[in-house]
Amino acid sequence: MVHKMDKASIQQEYEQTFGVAPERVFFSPGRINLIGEHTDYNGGHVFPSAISLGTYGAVSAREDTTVRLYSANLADAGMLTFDVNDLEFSKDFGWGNYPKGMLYELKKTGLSFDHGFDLYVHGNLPDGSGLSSSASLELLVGVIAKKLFDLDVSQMDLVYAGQQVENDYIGLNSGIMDQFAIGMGKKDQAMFLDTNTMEYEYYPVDLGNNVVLIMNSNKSHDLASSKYNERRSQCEEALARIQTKVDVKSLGDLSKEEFDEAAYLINDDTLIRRARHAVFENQRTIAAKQALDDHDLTRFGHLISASHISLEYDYEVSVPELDVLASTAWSQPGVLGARIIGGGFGGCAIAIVDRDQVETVKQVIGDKYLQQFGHAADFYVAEIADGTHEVTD
Ligand code: GAF
Repeated sequence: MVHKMDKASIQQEYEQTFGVAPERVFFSPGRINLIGEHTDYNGGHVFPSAISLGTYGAVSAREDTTVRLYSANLADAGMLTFDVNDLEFSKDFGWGNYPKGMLYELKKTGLSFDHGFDLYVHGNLPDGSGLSSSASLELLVGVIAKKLFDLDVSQMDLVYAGQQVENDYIGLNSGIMDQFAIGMGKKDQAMFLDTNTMEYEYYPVDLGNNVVLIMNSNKSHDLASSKYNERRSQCEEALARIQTKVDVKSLGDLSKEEFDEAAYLINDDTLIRRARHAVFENQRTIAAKQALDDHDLTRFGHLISASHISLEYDYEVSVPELDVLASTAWSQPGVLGARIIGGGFGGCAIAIVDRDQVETVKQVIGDKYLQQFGHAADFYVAEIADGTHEVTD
């Protein structure tokens, strides 16, 4: 179940926690990705959108240099406190490292903070669902800092700072997709981004009578687990082997044919499969955008499902729960395609479903899932929303 939230409820929760009303309220979305998975650190394309589920933050400036943080989602952690002049990572600080890390990364670019703040955070992104609650929090704090301290930074600066938090502060070598989608999202638009050049275009999500159904396996993923970083270094190793004889900057630069001709240079079964996913998924993402340009939703759906197969067999980031969600969806009338989204190892899949058949599809997949795994999956129809912003009305 998704918890319904709005500005008034978060203001009230802040007041109950800190004893006074907050000065300002912000919202930062989560993200989905139509297609283009594990391509963003391989110089490939991604096709994500921000969604209406996300993280609210209510905040007030303080006169001293203390920062107090409270998360309704992680209430067990209690109130976390630090000083804006002491921003070093500390393992025991748990979720507080994301806000602290954001200030740390902004400070590294020469910005300074002359006072602290009280921040109350409450999100309705399901826990561990792979809809990117960490990037949502990073951008939330980035936009809050920009407004609170009147920082001369663009939204893209905050996107890059968020990625730095993951890579350098937390230690997850993620690409730019999540922070980009969350920071730059626009209502009803997907973003077709080339991570090689960082050129992008907004693209209206017009799927005719179809919706994007998010299917949450409720199997928590742990992206920070070494698996994600391992996939990234496997791709880097495969690329380095190709580069011994082929002049290429990233796997995203290769066509399927060029990859076929170069694969012998990799000379290792696992590394070939990892790199093949990166190359083919990038080409699939370009083809999927073309299919939408051509109003060929059937082809678009096939490419979505092909992405799952590649993530399951070549990239090996799926789990049985996600395979059952996707494959049950494939067998249903009214489903154009379905696949894992995000890093994998748990979390969510999406299905492109005829609006009139959503309830039946949910029922069939939900029953099968419950029967097979003994716990329920959750379903939400995605609403494509704006990126991180202050809630003013
Ligand atoms: C995670 C990462 F944070 C993204 O950068 C991206 O690599 C994604 O997994 C897989 O496409 O969400």
